[in-house]
Amino acid sequence: MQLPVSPEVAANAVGNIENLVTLTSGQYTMGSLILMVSYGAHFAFILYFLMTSMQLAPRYRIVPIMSAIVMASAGLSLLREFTTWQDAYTLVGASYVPMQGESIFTNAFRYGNWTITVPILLTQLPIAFAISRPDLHKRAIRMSIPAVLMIWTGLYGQFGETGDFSRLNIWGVISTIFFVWLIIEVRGVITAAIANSPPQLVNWPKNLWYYFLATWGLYPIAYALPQLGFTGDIVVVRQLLFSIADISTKLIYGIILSRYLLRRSALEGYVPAAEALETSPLGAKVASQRGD
Ligand code: RET
Repeated sequence: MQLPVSPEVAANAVGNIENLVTLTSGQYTMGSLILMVSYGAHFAFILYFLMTSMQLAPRYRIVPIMSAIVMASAGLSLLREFTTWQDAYTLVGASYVPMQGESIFTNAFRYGNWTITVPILLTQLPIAFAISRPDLHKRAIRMSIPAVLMIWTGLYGQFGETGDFSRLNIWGVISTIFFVWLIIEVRGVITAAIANSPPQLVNWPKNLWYYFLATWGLYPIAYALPQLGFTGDIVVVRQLLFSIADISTKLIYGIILSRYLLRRSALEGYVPAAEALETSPLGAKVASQRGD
């Protein structure tokens, strides 16, 4: 068949390697399953975060509420990834062939969605660690600027993955420079958090730092993966990596912050939080004597 445009232009037009690779039915089903589990988990946890906010001291309730917003936003984006995945392939014989027609699969929606979710996730940190207000605003902005630059340079670069690897790598490096800047800003918040956490809870910000590095670090791996080959396994493994990263950096991260804040609320004298944590028979008796 004669292409109306050069192969390079055609390769760029399909955007992501998902549109270049024929999948076995097992790989296609795995892709659907990974995306379905991801959006299902995000939507379900809206409820968890809204309910859990009620156990916290009022000044901390905004933190799980922000997690609920992130869950809704990411859930919608991942639902869209799922439906696009379903539309992008057609069954030919026993294989799922990308149609490269009007409905092509794209990971670019993810990057668009991060523009919203990442600044929210970062702003949760100084609020949860009770950094006082003018400093909190300053730190939120100082983290969000490199974060958005990291995402947009990565968004531009990822279109190179279908063949233009120098575009993928050059913009990948530029994006990584912003990531390093972001990591430095996050470290500043963690250091402040260690300094003002109650002594019993000081391990939480310390451990969260390593958790942050390990989970946010999965995204550049997913970005670089297409260079290992255009195969069905790479396509599926990449979606799996994105999903593990999504569930870790948004959902589990939100649970960690909420559990930290439950303890902190209790230590700061908020009785419903203390009761929620209390497991001893005496504690239960005291709680019931209070009549609630
Ligand atoms: C990109 C491009 C390649 C280089 C680097 C990247 C980093 C991406 C990160 C994304 C984090 C996203 C989160 C989303 C939650 O909703 C852009 C892939 C370093 C760290 C936490």
